[in-house]
Amino acid sequence: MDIVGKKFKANEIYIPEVLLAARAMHAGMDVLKPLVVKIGIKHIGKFAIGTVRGDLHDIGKNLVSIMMEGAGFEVIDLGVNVSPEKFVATVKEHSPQILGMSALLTTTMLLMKSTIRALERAKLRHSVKIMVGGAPVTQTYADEIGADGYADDARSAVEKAKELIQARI
Ligand code: B12
Repeated sequence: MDIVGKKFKANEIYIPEVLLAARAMHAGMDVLKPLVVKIGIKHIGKFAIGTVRGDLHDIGKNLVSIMMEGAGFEVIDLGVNVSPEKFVATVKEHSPQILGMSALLTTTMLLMKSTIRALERAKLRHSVKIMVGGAPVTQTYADEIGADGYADDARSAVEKAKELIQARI
């Protein structure tokens, strides 16, 4: 997936090939997971991700999830149409080091801000790093709403997540 990510970024392969590779990786992971658990390989961190409320686009989110899993993160995928309350409850229950939010609509990206405010109200904002992404999201928007990280593709998302984890240590 690392090589696939590089080729995707360089426009050498496209979404169908990435999804095919991802499906193959998932099949491989199903075989390897029990063995990995048995020999006790440690995850590098916990990453929760969801597409924000009102938004049903999940292709990009799924790519990010898969690449994170491939990079050694334990991934909690909340699916699509995730409310700020659900993001807050997930942080409370699972204490991920990083929370990722995806949005593909200019109308739903506003929910990222609402979620960050909800985490602040729940006094959980400082317990988790927040990453945002999706086609309409930019670094400027991420800064504006107080997110900790932004990436414009799945491979850069992994790099950013590793950086944020390092910064916490
Ligand atoms: C596929 C698609 C759909 C599919 C979604 C299927 C699915 N299961 O996801 C369907 C048909 C359901 C759909 C529906 C709609 N869609 Co649509 N859709 C698209 C389309 C063609 C591709 C999106 C996509 O999957 N891109 C590929 C992925 C890989 O890219 P990505 O999501 O950007 O993700 C990458 C990065 O952004 C980043 N990333 C993504 N998430 C995250 C999260 C984090 C934390 C990080 C760090 C990084 C990151 O990494 C990813 C991988 O590299 C886009 C057009 C486009 N070219 O973007 C329109 C588009 C997003 N849709 C659009 C619209 C308007 C709609 C509808 C409202 C249409 C309608 N009238 O019903 C509905 C909304 C439904 C809803 N409530 O969500 C508009 C949005 C316009 C806007 N400015 O808001 C677009 C831009 C099309 C257009 N040009 O008008 N859509």
